[in-house]
Amino acid sequence: MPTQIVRTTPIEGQKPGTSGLRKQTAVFRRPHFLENYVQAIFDGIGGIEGKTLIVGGDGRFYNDQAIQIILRMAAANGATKCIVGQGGILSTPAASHLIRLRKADGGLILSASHNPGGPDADFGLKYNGRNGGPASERITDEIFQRTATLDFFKIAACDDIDLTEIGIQSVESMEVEIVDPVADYATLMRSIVNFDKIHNLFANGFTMCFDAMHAVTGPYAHAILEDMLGAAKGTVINGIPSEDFGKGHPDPNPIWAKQLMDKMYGTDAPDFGAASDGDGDRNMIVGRGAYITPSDSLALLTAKAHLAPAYRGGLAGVARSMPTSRAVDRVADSLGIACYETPTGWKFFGNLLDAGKVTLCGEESAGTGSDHVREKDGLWAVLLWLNILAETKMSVTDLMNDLWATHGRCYYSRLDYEAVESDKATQMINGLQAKLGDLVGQKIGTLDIETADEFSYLDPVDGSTSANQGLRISFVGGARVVFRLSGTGTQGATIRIYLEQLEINPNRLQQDVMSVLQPVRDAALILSDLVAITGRTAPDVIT
Ligand code: G16
Repeated sequence: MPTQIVRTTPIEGQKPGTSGLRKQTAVFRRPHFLENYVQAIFDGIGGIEGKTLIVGGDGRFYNDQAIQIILRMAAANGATKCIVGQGGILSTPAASHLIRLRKADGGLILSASHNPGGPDADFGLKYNGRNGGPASERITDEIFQRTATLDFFKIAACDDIDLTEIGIQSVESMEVEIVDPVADYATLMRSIVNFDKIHNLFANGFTMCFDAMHAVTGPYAHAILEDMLGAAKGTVINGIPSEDFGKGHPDPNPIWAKQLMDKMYGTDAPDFGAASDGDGDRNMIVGRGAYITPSDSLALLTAKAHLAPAYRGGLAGVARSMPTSRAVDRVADSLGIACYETPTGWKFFGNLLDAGKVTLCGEESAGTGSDHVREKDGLWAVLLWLNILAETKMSVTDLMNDLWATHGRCYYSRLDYEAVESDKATQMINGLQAKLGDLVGQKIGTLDIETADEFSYLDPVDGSTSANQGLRISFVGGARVVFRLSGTGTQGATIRIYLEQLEINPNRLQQDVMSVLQPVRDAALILSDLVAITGRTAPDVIT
């Protein structure tokens, strides 16, 4: 079976964002688009001759066809071996774990995460390195540079590989091993949380609903929650991955996980609710009638992680992305451990985890994780919550009330303005950026500005700097607003505005979130002039 060297031309606009490259599926299916990007990855990481790669994805439309192309290209580029999830399925955290477990050189993960899937929706591909985490900025830049100069790609001319049978096959001289996507991940989870305790919890009548959102965590959740931990059959809903996620939006937030929210806020709600996203790295936690913000979830997990076997000895430190609320900072402070503030995107946690500086980390966008892999991990967060619920015998609501009574409550919300014309979004951010220096001391609405700056991150491990990571403005009294442009949207620009207000008065911990945040929201709109510049009078999504 000969290798073909196919002449091609560079494709514009392939700058990978915080999580690889995401585009409309139709773009990925254009002639040579995927091939060019895959070749750019292979070249950008210094070639793959003699290397072993993990390959798998979230099962969305085009997953299997793309895997066939990747395998043929890996063979033609001289890889020794590819390890592929059966049926082309691997959740992002399971892929991260496999890279580490099998000491692979890296992995290609096919997913557009929480973006919808299907021929008219989105597709994505990212490269994770040897530590199991998203490629560093240096590597993504190398890949990007390569996309601009590429004039050929290599591909083996051969039949499709059978992805359905576990076992070993070959493509030219490259070995392809098809593995069970769940087994190794389940073993890892068993080594972190107390399966016996959680099993007892369910055996004693504890009820739960896990919404897999027709996405990749279905098989993982069925196997771990129902088969191993004894949760009742039917605990997992929407548990069969489908190419278009049941025509849904596999983003675990109160808007898109409506079926779960209705259950949790209805009569006879289960004790505990959770959801995960397209590729299984995000999570949403809900108690009976109580949605928990991801920022609060990170704070709670930090406060109680020692109840799980893997964290019994305490945490080395924690990290949160800059726009994530400062709730976890307060818990870390009380534990006497460091709390790092990083730019948005999981790749910035990698160095801290590798250096042993942090054990847990998280983002406001429903990502929580620990040093067990180098990705955020939706099901892991759910299992750690279950371990804490089993050990404390408290309800989700009581746990949160207890946390707020001890550390104060960070009321929090994010406003997303989607598919804004890019030049208008840039104009808004640039306008605000230009006046940052003059803002300190000004009164905006009812709030007094205390600090205003553009976030720049100095990595404490490798000394690299990441500039332009969002505009942040703090007000006297514990309020804060952050502005940034999304790096993961596929159409126009997405403006994100993050609102936060700290409350430490024990009598004011149970207020309506949006009422508490209204003064910060008003100030954000005045400061940014968003309505006049973009013409948008309301956000598309509020979480
Ligand atoms: C969004 C979130 C980030 C997250 C990123 C990737 O980025 O705001 O916190 O790291 O998605 O997440 P995932 O891999 O689950 O898609 P952005 O740039 O759109 O704000």
